[in-house]
Amino acid sequence: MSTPIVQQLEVVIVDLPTIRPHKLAMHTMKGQTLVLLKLHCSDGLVGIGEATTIGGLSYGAESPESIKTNLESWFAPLIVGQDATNINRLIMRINQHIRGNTFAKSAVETALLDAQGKRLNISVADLLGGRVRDGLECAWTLASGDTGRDIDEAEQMLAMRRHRHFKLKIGANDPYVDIAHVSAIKRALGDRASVRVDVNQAWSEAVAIRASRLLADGGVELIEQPLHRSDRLGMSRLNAKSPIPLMADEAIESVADSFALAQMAAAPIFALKIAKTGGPKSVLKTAAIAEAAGIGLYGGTMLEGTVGTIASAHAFSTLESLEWHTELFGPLLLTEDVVIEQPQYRDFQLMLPGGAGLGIQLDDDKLAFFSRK
Ligand code: MUC
Ligand code: MG
Repeated sequence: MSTPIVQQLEVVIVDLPTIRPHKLAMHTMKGQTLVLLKLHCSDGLVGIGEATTIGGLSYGAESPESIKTNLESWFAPLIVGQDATNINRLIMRINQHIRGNTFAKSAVETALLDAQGKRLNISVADLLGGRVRDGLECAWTLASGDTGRDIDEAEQMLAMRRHRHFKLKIGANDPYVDIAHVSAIKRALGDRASVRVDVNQAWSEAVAIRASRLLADGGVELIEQPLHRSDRLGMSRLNAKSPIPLMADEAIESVADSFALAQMAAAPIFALKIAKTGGPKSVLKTAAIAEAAGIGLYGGTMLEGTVGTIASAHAFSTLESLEWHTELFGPLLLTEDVVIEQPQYRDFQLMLPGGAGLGIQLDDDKLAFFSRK
């Protein structure tokens, strides 16, 4: 039997509605745009992957449109015609010729793993060494921009037993207005829920020093990326002063970034994201650095749809310790998705699907309907 080769990369941009606007420091999302990849192989298998970002170019250096162009113009010529079963060799080849572009790399790595899993009739988690948990506890982000609405939303999530960890998006307003908003939410929820904040790089070090004390007094559990991604020394100084732990998110755009942050004691928690480090296999390198340095792990999201969310879940399910749980709720922010079976959330967890590869099937009619023409 001849070796299966990669035959074609089919890339589709999908625009989907969200349940409500989602307000971050740098952008308010009024919908979400997914980039989906179908990687066709000569043995008839089609691996699927996703590369999704937030707010065009306002969050990261890749936009949905640049991801599609780069996959078609630069990734495809490198991998079409190559052995689809040797994922390490394909990743090496891509990394030798393409700098950065970790979102696009993540879609390709995911699709290769999905195809290979289907080929061997094992899951992506199995390809990564095997899952140590079947469900991942999953936080929800409160980001409607309104305190009362956020409290109601949190109450609903608790009543449904869907989420009991809440991340609050702050940084767009005056810091003291934001802190009052966060404290009011924590007061309303009390010990029934944990509250964390994500500043998305919006604060200066001086503001963050004082804010960290006020947030600690308000019962907040951790502060995600308060300073600019490049300010590693500032994070390290703040980390030494803050009564509550910091989490690095945007500061990690590569495995090398995570090593530098670990060396500088910049944050005791890392947000892992497959899109930031090039895929479900590559993200485990960042996890290994964190584990070696005694840094806690959190399974982050770029608010992907089901494909990227489940790809992340496969990777995170293999980690020995996921102390800060995950935020793999992206599909729940969408009113529509392009898969046949929706992911299952129950008892505060996202459940890993069974089946080979990712365990997901695209709904081709919905994909055609929602794809950008
Ligand atoms: C981020 O910065 O963590 C994750 C959850 C959410 O609401 O926004 C994202 C991005
Ligand atoms: Mg973040």
